[in-house]
Amino acid sequence: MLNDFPLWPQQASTLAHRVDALYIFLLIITGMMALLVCTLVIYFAARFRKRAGVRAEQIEGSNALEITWSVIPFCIFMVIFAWGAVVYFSQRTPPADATEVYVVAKQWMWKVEHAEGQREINELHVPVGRDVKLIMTSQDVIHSFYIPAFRVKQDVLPGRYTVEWFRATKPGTYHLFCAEYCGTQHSGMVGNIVVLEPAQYEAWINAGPNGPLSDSGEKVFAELGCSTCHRSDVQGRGPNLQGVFGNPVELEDGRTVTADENYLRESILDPGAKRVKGFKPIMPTFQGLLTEEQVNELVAYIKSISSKPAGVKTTASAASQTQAQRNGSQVQ
Ligand code: HEC
Ligand SMILES: [Cu+2]
Repeated sequence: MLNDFPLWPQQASTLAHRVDALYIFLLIITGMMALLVCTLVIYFAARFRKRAGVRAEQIEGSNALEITWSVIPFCIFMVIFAWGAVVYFSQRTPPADATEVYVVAKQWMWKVEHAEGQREINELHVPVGRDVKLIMTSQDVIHSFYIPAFRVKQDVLPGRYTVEWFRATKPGTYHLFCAEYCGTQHSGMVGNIVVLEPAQYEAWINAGPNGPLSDSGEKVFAELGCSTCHRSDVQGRGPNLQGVFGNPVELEDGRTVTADENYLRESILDPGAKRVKGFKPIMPTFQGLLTEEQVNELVAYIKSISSKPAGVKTTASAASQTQAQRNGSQVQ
């Protein structure tokens, strides 16, 4: 029904109808309130108009009335809050086994790198019915990755990763917009999201000339000499990076952080920011020496050597064991 309503974008993701339902609820509540206020204004204007011999009477407060008009809106707002929070958290939390796609924004285009190796510009091919996680960064100013038909929008910032996810429900081509004013040709920073049937998608994703992103990352890792310090056979001058991703890392300053994509990124571009416990501050910064694409490749590579068998969740003890091994073998 909504799809025939021209003011509404298509609903093409699992999130779309949930966002719309909340939005329609807000429209109905605010519409009813507006109607109530208008009706009362007109009714009171007529009912209490100035008439000969009738004088207005001053009323001083009414507890019943004030409690009613406080409690009812409070309950309505709590419903909006709880409902909104549920939708928000599912929109913000990518499922663990989602297909990963790296997005680099720049004035004024979207560059896309699939984990499988396919690359594209201002287009994003995704399979229908599968969760897709976008790991996004900007090479210059703030942009925003907006797919109206999926009801997802996320700012894309320079210097860090932000994440967006969706599961497309209908094959087709949908608009992609930049939704954050980013300079003269901002309005031209548009593209297509192409949702394919699984078989078509498999054919498309395997047709590219490039190997997996993690393979490109492995090459960069060797070329830049990362592998001279980060070794996997013996413990080098830097920590063994196998098993680092997704696990807690103990830092020199006593904190423990989880090694997510942003942690890896920061470790490469600003090694001093979070120094791993037990290691000397000898890692040079690679800020300015790498393109955003190369950083993505390195991150994809480090993730690939950390990945656990699908479905196996790291328990806290297994994680700290990995950590202990990584630290323990460092003792010199
Ligand atoms: C001169 C030796 C050296 C080189 C070269 C080097 N690193 Fe490091 N790296 C270290 C040391 C030492 C640490 C631990 C101390 C710290 O966090 O700064 C580290 C930490 C890291 C961490 C955090 C690891 C963890 O266990 O939490 C990552 C990720 C990393 N390096 C990636 C890289 C990448 C990618 C390159 C190449 C672009 C690279 N390093 C080049 C020495 C090096
Ligand atoms: Cu933009």
